[in-house]
Amino acid sequence: MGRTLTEKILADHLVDGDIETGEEIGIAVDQTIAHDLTGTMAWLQFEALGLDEVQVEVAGQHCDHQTYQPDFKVSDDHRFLRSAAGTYGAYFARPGTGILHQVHKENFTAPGKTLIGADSHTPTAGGLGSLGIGTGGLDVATAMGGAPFYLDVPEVVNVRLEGELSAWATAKDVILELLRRYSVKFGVDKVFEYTGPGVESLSAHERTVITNMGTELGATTSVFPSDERTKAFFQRLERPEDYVELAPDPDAEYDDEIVVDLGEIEPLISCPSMPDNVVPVREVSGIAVDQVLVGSCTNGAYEDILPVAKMLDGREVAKRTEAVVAPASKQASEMLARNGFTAELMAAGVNVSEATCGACIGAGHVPASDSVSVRTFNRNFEGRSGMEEDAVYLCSPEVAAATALTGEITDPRDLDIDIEAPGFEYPERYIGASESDIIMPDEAVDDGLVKGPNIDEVPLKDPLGATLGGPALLKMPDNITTDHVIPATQEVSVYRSNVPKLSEFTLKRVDETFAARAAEADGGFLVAGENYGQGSSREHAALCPMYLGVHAVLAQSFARIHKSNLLNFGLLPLTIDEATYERIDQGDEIEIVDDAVDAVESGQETLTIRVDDEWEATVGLDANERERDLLAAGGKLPHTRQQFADAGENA
Ligand code: MIC
Ligand code: SF4
Repeated sequence: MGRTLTEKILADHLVDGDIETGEEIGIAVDQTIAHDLTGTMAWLQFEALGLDEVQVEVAGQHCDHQTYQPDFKVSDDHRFLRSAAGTYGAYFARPGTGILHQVHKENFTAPGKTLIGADSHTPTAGGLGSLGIGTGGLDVATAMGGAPFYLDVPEVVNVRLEGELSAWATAKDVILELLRRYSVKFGVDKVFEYTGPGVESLSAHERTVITNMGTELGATTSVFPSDERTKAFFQRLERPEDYVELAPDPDAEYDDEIVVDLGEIEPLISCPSMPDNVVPVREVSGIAVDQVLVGSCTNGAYEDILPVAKMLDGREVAKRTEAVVAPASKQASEMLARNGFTAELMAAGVNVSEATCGACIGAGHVPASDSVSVRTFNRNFEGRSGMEEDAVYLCSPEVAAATALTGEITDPRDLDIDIEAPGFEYPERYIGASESDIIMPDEAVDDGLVKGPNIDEVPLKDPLGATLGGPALLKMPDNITTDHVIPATQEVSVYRSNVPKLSEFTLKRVDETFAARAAEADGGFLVAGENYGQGSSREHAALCPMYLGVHAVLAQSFARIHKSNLLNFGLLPLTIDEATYERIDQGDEIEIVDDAVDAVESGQETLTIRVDDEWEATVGLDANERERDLLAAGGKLPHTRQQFADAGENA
């Protein structure tokens, strides 16, 4: 039986287990990336584990989310990250170099390599045939130290592309079409592997737009074959040696198949406030727009901004609308500037920003109250923009540019100016700042770790207790995101390296009183509906509840990365059915009837909870032996430390 491309890459890296759908395997990690919101914890954990040198081929540390350095705490984090990268052997991309996925793609992504990133959009690399998987910082820390990365073998879905995109339809619309058809939880534990004749009609860049936003489907990752178009891209990147041809076997067997006729795709837009709330742009055209933002790791590349510049060339942004272009990398900024496009954007009334994530997480360009913001980004969860009752739409750069011109949501096909779909031309070669901005390990400038006063120790949890009880501290609906648990806005993110302080913000957006109540209760439970913890990879969304004494999350289902973060920090991810969810009220006293240690260690798949001393229900614990060991030890950090100590004693 032929193999899928996913199977081939997994098999090439297999160090533990067998490749059977649903079974856990360990894979060797070639490359890692982290950024300024996740990297500080990852390096503190690397230090706490007593590791002394990065073992992977390439480890990257970026500073992209908080480039405005609004507070000394952030500047301290950046300085610490530079010192950690230099001390342990990672490359360091200075603040302003760009968003990690774009910068890594320009400089290091390579077909056939495994990339583990402390960021949920790590699958971007899949557009170039690399297997990129997002995870929590602790998994990145151990991977940097040479440990395998563990995952359940995902189902592989064949996304068969046919035909070619028509004018004004873009790669962004392809992934929006998948989100329109399916949902933000459809892709959990699945890999989307793109095949079919339509693949070769998409450029390497367009492929990375699609794989980037496969994350919004909940997917483990997405991957394209590496072919002639990939080869040409690597030549332009001046890294031809990194190219290898990769494809699934012609008779590969997939778990599922989706067919997308590219020719039928039209400009689409995701409406507030969930990425899968997608409609044709024409269905919402005419809505007045206050803000248009072009950028992000999805659509901030040179190839994304070029069409915007061409569409705005010699024209003007509508007076009622603010337009901001934030390139995803300084290389993109430099190329736009050298080729004259920045001047055209500026002349049209665009505010050209530095390369940053910035507004994507509400760090800058927070929308005004009761306003509409149209963005080329990937997430529009309510409040993520920094404005609680926001109205954020997601679309392609072309739709954003048309909207900026008219001041209302506009399908570019309806513009009443004489304009053709601009498309983009690849530059002959990519030029730019990366070389001067990236500090390679042999260029390290610091002498050891440099920690500012806000950088605290990594908190450790005690081993699992036999009796677990406490109140249902908070009852939440479906699709709670990690942005609800720990927002990434500026006032919160300055404490990413200081868990005691950060935990004060835990679930504040859902209930202002949560953190204080949890701390006081000294133990308790979270209750949630489906897809709990979707969105970002931030492990702080598990670490802070742990710090506040939460024992377990009782949810109808979990998002993949968040579930593994809960396990990594020793919190039980327990599944409940709908009837139990309906029956539990916030404030109810919950007790786990079983001896929790016995239940976890003996492999029990169900446990019993007793609520208010009145009724009982069965809850599920879907965890393998390795994960149960982590839970029993109080999480991956104490567990791994113990393993190292034991290895030392036996040596
Ligand atoms: C995001 O887009 O939400 C982030 C900020 O990039 C996160 C990372 C984090 O919060 O640390 C992600 O996507 O993983
Ligand atoms: Fe940055 Fe937004 Fe991409 Fe996250 S989704 S890495 S915040 S640009």
